This record gives sequence, C-alpha cells and structure tokens, in this order.
Amino acid sequence: MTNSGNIVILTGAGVSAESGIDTFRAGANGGPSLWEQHRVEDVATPEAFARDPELVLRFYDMRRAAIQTKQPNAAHIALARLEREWPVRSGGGSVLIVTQNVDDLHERGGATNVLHMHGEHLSAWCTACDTRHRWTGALIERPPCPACGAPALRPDIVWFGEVPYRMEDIYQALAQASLFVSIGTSGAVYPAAGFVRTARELGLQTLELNLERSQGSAWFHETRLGPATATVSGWVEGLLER
Ligand code: BV8
Repeated sequence: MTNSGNIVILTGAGVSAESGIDTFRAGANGGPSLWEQHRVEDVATPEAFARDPELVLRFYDMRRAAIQTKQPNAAHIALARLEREWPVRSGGGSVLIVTQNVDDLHERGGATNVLHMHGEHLSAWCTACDTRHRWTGALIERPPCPACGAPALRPDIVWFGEVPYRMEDIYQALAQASLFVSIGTSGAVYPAAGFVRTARELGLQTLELNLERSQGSAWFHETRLGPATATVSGWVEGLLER
C-alpha cells in the first residue's frame, strides 16, 4: 500500500456494452450473449483452433469487423479524461487501465495507458516468426505474415488455458498503487478475477462499478451499481472536482 495516488482500473465487457458490443453473458441489445452464440471451448481455446481453425478464424473475423463499427461511450471518455487530469489533480498519481476487453474503445476514447491482458482484435500474431502486426482485415484466407511470409497468422488473443499478457507489469502496478477500481466485469474469469484479493492483501482501497454485484463483490470496500456511462462519469467527476 502506498499513498502514491496511483490508480489501477480493471475493465471488462460491461464498459463496452453501451457501445453495442455483446458481453460474454448478455447480448448488447438483449440478444444472445457472445457465449450463447458459441461454446467458449469451441472458439476461444488453442484446442479449438487446432481442431477447427476456420470456425475460430471466422468467429474472430466477425468480431474484429464488428468493433470497427462501434464508438467509445461516455465511460471510455471519462476514463481517458481521468488519465489526463489525475496526475495534476493528485500531485503526481498515475492511472493504468488493465482491460480484459479485446476491443480498442479505450484507446479511441482517448486513453493511452491501456494494458490488454487478454490481447486485441486489431492485432495478428505470427506463430512462425513470433511477430505481431496491426490487423483490421480478415484472417480466414490465411494471409501471409508481413514479416516472414508464412500463412501462420492467428488472432492475437489470449484463449482459455493460455497465460494472460504482462502479468508481472499488472502485479507491479498494484504494488505501487493506492486505489483499485473494477468496472463492468462479472469476476468470473481468472487470474483477472483475483486482482481484487491481491489489492486487498496489498492494503489498497477498492471500488466496484458494475450493473449488478459481481462474483467478487464481497472483496470490495464499496460497490456502486448502474450502467458504466453513468457510474464511471460520476465517479471521475467526483474525483477530479472534489
Ligand atoms: C490461465 C479473450 C494459467 C477471448 C478471454 C481459477 C479458478 C477457476 C478457473 C481458472 C482459475 N485459473 C484459471 C482458470 C481457467 C480460466 C478461467 O478463469 N475459467 C473460468 C471460465 C472459470 N482462466 C484461463 O484460462 C486464463 N488463463 O489461467 O492461464 C495462469 C494462471 C495464473 C496466472 C497466469 C496464468 C485465461 C483467461 C482469458 C481467456 N480469454 N478473452 C475473447 O474475448 O474471445 S476471457 C473473456 O471472458 C474476457 O476477456 C473476460 O475476461 C471474460 C468475460 O468476463 P467479463 O469481461 O467480466 O464479461 P461478462 O459478460 O462475464 O460480465 C459483464 C459484466 O458487466 C457483468 O457483471 C454485467 O453485470 C456487467 N455489465 C453489463 N452491462 C453493463 C455492465 N456494467 C456496467 N455497465 C453496463 N452497461
């Protein structure tokens, strides 16, 4: 625990729901959730990719195209404002957004200090030469890797059973922070769902902003319920204008 004023913010699908992106447990407009349309293990595991690469590539091509038609919402924009203004307002505190989301709405909302622990749709990973490439198009035709030419590109996404990205950076940021805030996540997927306990063990203040209580709610000092566009904007205004 430090009184650094550093803030670590964990976000999940709920922060992008009001931008029209399905969450994993509920469709954006009351439709079937992402996982109702496909069994997780059929589309988001290395085994699934080995078994039926076309199905997996089509699933991610569909989502990669879809997010490029969506816009950041007031929650994304408020968090970007906090990232810009908190250092001055807090006398040097920083803001890190650790997101489980694979869309680019935090960045298009203006945030720059964003850590995608589960990867990004707009990135393709060559499993032949281990390079990553910004990618907005499809992968189903197995296009050649821009670096080595091998038809070995896969979505740069952390699938179930794979180790999330930059775990050391996340734990280090928590160790140097004084506030942990979780926004729009059900707390169902680990290791992300365990961060609040780590934060408590480190003595951080903890706050949850979510539409409903998450599986880890009991670990938070405070929970504020409601849509992210309202709760996040209110929280940021409260912090910057107090
Ligand atoms: C790993 C990319 C080893 C893919 C994703 C311990 C116990 C049990 C199981 C495990 C365990 N440790 C590991 C596991 C296995 C597994 C796991 O957790 N399984 C679960 C299902 C039990 N974890 C893994 O396999 C991970 N890898 O463990 O490697 C290891 C261990 C330790 C340290 C290092 C390595 C890899 C997990 C990553 C998988 N990839 N995404 C893709 O996107 O296609 S996970 C994916 O699902 C998302 O990224 C996200 O993480 C998760 C979905 O959760 P949410 O984002 O929270 O979305 P959800 O729909 O669930 O909830 C939305 C919430 O928003 C709701 O609460 C709702 O109320 C709220 N909401 C809705 N609308 C709004 C709103 N809130 C505010 N405003 C609104 N408008």
